[in-house]
Amino acid sequence: MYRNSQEFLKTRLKDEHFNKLNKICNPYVEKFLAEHISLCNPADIFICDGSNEDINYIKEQAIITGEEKKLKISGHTVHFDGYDDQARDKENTKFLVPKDIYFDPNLNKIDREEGLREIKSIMKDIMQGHTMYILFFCLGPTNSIFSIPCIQITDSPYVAHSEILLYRQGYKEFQNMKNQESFFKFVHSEGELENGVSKNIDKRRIYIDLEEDIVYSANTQYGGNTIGLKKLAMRLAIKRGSKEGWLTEHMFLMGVLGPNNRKTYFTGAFPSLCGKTSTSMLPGEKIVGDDISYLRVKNDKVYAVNVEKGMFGIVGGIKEKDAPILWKVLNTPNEIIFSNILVTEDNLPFWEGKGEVPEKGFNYSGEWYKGKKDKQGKEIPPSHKNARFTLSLEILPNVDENLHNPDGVEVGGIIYGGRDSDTSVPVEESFDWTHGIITKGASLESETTAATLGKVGVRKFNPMSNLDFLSISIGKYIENNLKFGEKAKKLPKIFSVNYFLKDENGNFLNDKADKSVWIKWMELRCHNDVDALKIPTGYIPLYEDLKKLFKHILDKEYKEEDYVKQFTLRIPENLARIDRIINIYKTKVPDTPEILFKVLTDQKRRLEDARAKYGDYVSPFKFIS
Ligand code: SPV
Ligand code: MN
Repeated sequence: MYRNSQEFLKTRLKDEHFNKLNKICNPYVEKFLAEHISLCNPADIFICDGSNEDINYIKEQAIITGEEKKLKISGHTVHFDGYDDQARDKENTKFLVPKDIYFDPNLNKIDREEGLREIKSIMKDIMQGHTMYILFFCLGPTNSIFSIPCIQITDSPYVAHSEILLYRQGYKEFQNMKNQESFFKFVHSEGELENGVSKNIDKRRIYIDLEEDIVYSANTQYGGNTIGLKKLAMRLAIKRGSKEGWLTEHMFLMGVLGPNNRKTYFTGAFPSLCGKTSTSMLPGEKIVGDDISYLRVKNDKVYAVNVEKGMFGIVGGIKEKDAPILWKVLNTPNEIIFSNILVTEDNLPFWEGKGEVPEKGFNYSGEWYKGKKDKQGKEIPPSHKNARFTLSLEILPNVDENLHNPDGVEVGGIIYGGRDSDTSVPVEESFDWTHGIITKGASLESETTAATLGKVGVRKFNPMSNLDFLSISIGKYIENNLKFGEKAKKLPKIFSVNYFLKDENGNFLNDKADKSVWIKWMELRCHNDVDALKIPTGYIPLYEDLKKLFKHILDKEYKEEDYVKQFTLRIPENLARIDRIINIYKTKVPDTPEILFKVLTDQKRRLEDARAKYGDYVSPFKFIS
């Protein structure tokens, strides 16, 4: 037995690494590390102090261990996750909840004692023969009220390398912090490997301990399960923000340029695969972040930061025409980790939509050839639908100058988007904060795509696109959003967008490029530079304004008939949605704030009145009084 953590650490760490810890001099850090070194029992331990030397060592290890392989273009590497380890494992991601504590039945949980026992038995000696990497990061910009220091333990140099690209180094934050316990902790092990991938997938677990701010992740490699600071930290941060009065959102953050070089910042929440990254990367605008934002009220205004500093984006569908900036970046020498793409015979990455499909190559299923089938007889695509790229935003030509600003940026507008073929108009402004939070954020639904198993086109309820990451009850979360608005005098406007609206024959009503027009219209609305038309569900653009914007931005003639098709108010679909949403909150969310029912019922009444006057499908021109 060792009398204290320090003594134990001295026996396990080489002097060089022990000294790095000594410079932090925090007993809580030492205790956490000692406990988990003792539990996981690695062969070797490497502490990364954020220096170039340490970072380069980790990158080299990723290559030496084979977790990453070099591709043809300098700086590009590829990593493969196991065949059955290609996405977030929702089923085995659970909160550890003490007995007698109320926890939203919509969220996945396990009794805390039982869960800790299980995960500790799975992780006992799990790093035997592996090197444990210990890294210090900071969520949000450093030296900021937004920032949360974090420690990541992992035995995967790929995970460590990914985090180095995605997050700001935090060793100095830890040195300045001294004696505090307020940091988040992540313990990851890929477990036993077979052909370089996690073998014991049946023992894959992601357990979240909100009591101690620790997340455990075992027997998996896929980023969404293992990169602690990404979706795992989101759960801890939602809980902390709920206590402290700020928000953790599944939102991009971008600067939109207006007249006379004015810049207005927008956050946007969209479910996966619904155009979130492509919006944040719109040509001509500036990106701060593409996935997660923290929002706080300061000086009566709303400010946001990007929690991250890199991108773990979906690579499928990236083409020169639709995503010119990413296309160029992904095809030039840059530090990029590709995951689960196809490696061609020329040692280049191939992803869905890149061009002609190669005859053969290597992918997450091993040697791949056209027509290859899995055990169930299903054809294996060359590149997985969820294949990704990881890079640091600093390499992007359109990165915003405020990426690392410790004050964050003032938010002018908030956008909610989903995949909706038949209900919402392409862009709409809410009447006010409460109306926006309730009818746009809390009512968000998205249709499933061919990328997920099961029926295509099934609507999934996903409030603020944040359902997968909530660690507090849905009702409390909605209430926090509503209350947040009461704290600021100058509130962002709230908008919805729908890039997926179709006509009665199933054809999309908009081009991908049209997003640029919607965002510019929203920017103008934030400054009341254009008027809008009031309809029962919100404010929509006037035809004349859109006509000008289409011409100016896309050099396109925007026809009146297209405007009418896109902005026709579809009353039966809107009413049906309200009924679905009310029903979900009534039957599944016992702590729903009462105001939600009132706002939705008022909207229903407005729609019914409009239907009595104009019929089921109403041209926007009917609303010009
Ligand atoms: C998402 O699915 O929303 C992602 C990728 O951003 S993951 O890290 O898997 O969550
Ligand atoms: Mn995401």
